[in-house]
Amino acid sequence: MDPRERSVDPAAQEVLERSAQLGAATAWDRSDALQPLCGFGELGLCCHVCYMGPCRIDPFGEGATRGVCGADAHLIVARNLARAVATGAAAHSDHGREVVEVLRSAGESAGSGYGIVNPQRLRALAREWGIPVEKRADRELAQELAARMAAQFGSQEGPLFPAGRAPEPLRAKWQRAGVTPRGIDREIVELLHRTHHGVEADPVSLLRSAMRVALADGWGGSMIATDAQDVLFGGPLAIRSAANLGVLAEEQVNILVHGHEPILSEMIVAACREPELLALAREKGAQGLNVAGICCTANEILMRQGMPVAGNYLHQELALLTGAVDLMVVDVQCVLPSLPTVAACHHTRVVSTSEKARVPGADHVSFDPARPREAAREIVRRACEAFTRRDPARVSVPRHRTDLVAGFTNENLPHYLGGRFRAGYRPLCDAIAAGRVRGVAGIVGCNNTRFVQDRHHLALVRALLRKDVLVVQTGCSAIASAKAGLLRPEAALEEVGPGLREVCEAVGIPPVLHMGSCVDNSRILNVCVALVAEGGIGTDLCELPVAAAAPEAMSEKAITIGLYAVASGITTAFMPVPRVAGSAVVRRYLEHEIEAETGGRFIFTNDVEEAARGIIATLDAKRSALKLAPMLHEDGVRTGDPSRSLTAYDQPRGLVALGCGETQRRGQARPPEV
Ligand code: NFS
Repeated sequence: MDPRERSVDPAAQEVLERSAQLGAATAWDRSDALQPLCGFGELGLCCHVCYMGPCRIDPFGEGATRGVCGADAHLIVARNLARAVATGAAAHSDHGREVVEVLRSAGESAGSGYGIVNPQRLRALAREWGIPVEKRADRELAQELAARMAAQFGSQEGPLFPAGRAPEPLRAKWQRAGVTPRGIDREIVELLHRTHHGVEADPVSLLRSAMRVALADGWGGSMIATDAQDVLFGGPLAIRSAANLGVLAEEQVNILVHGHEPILSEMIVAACREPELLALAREKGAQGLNVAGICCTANEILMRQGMPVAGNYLHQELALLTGAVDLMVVDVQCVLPSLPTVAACHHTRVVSTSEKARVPGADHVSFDPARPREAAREIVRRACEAFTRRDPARVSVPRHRTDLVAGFTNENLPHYLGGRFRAGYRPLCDAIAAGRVRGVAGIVGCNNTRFVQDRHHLALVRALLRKDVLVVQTGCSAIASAKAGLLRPEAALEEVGPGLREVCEAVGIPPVLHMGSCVDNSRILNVCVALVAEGGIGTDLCELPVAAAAPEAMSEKAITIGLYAVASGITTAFMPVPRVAGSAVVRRYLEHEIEAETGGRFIFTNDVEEAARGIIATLDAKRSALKLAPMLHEDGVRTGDPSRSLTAYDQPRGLVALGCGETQRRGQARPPEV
C-alpha cells in the first residue's frame, strides 16, 4: 500500500516506507488484513447482549427482522450506541475521579508529591461551589473542593453541580426532555441497566438516557477533570512548542509519554528536570533528557509545560519504529495493545503504569499517586538504561517538525481578545455580529485507519477557515493541525478568509486555537457559556453561530463527546458514520428530531466536504435567525443545504461486504433508503 494512501503526514509516510523493511505491522496493516469488515457490525445490526445470540438483523428485509428475544433493528442499534456512550463517559469520568483524588491528597498532606500550582483558580472554583474562602488555607480549600467534586460521582440526586454553568434556557430544555444529569456513576449504571436484555425496549427513550450520560460526562466528569487539573498543574497560557516525529532528539534520551492523565505525565516532566537524572543521562552518553507526548497527554504537557508533541493517535507505533525512542510510558486510554510488539523491532521499552491498564509484553511500574516522584524517577532511570542499548545505525528520525502555539482556554481567551484592561469576549461577539467572523467551530477527536490519517481534519479546518470560521481544537485533531503548521499563527493566517484575518490580526490571536485534550472539550462548552453571557449573538448555546465536528472519530469517548455537544445545542458533524445506519428510527432521531429537544443535531457522514457544507449552513442558519449582519466578505460560494436528505451513506475505505462469513452476494452493505 502506498503510504500516501495511509497518511497525509510526510513524517508518517517516511516511517511507513520503513516499516515494511523492519517487518513491523502497524494499525494500517492490521486494518487491511481484516477486510472486508463486518457489514452487520458496521450498520449496528449485530446484537450480543444475551447468550441466545449473537443475532443479526438483515438490513435488506430479506432475512431475520428481529433477534431471538424480539428486539428489532432500532432497539439493537440504539442499545449498541448507548453502550458505547456509557463506556466513553466512564473513561472520561474515571479520569476525572483520579484527578479529584489527587487534589484531595494534595490538600491533605504537604508531602503528597503534588501541590496547588494555581491557587487563584482554586479560590475561584471554591467560590463557585459555595465554599467559604476567607481566611482559609489553600490546602483546606482543596480538600473541601475535592470532596464536593467527588460527591458528584456518587450523587443519587440531580442536577449535577457543574451543569449549573449551562444557561437557563438550556437547563430548561434538559428538564423538559428528562435528560438533566444526576450523579455521574448513577447515570452510567442506569444506562447499562437499561441496555441489559429485556429492559428498555424503546430506542428513543434509550437514546435520551444515553444523552443524560453524555451530559454527565461533558458537564460533569470531563469538566471536573479539567478544573481540578488546572488547580493542580496550572491554568494554561498560550505557549510555543513543536510537533511531529522530528521532535525526537537523536543525541538525547527520548521518553515518550502516551495516554491521558497528567498526574503521570507532569511527574515525568518534573523528574526529567532533576539534576541527578540529567547527570545520569549524560553518564550514559546522552546529551540530555527529551520528553515528548503522544495523544491527549501530549496536549496536557504541551499546554502547561511547552513539551513537544511527537504525534497523534496513529503516530504511536510510528514513533517506536524510528528506533530513537528509548522508553514509552503509558497510562490509560487510546494505548494500542500492539505497542510492545512494535517496540521489539528496536531497543525501545514500553512501560505501563496503571493498575487499570496492564499491557502484556510491557514492563510495569506501578504509578502510585501517593508516591509519584519515585515512580517517575524509576521510569526515567529505565529510559537512561535503555539508551545504552540504542543502535544509532538503526535510528531514522523523519526531519519533520513544525512550530506551533497552543494553550488557549476559556479563562485566558478574554485576555488575548481584549487585552489586559478590556479583557472579555466582546471583540469576538462584535466580530461575529458584524459579519467578519461567521462563527466558531470546535473540531476535535481522533485518527481512524478508515480515513487517510489527518486528511479529514485538515480539509475541514481549511474549508472553514476560508469561510471566516474561527476554529477551536482539542485532542488528536489539534495535533493534526499542529503537524500541518496550522497552529503557527502567521502561516494559518495565509489560509483564512479576509474577515477572520482582519480580526485575528487586530486582536492578535491565531485563527486556529488549540484548547487542550479531549476532557478539555469542556473548555469549549465554557467558551459557549461565556459567549451567551457576553450577549448579542444568542441567548442559548443552540442560538450561537457555533458548530462542532469529529472528522476522524475512532473511540467510544468520541461518540459520547458528540452526543453531549448535540445535547447542549451544538450541531455536530461526526465521521465516520457511527454504527447507526441500520436503523431509520435512530438516524431520524439523532440527525433531525433531537433538534426540537436540544437545539442541536448530528450530521453523520463519511464525506468531509458534506460536513463542511453542513457546518457552514448551520452557522448561516443561526446567523439569519439572529438577524446578524450579512457576511462582509461573502465570496458567493453556495454553502449547502442545512436539511440534508436521509440517503444511504458513502462508505469509508474498507467496507465492501457484509462480512461475518456472508458473501458479497447482495453487493455493498448499504443501509436502506429512509
Ligand atoms: Ni480523544 Fe485522547 Fe486521540 Fe481520540 Fe484518543 S487520544 S481523549 S479518544 S485518539 S482524540
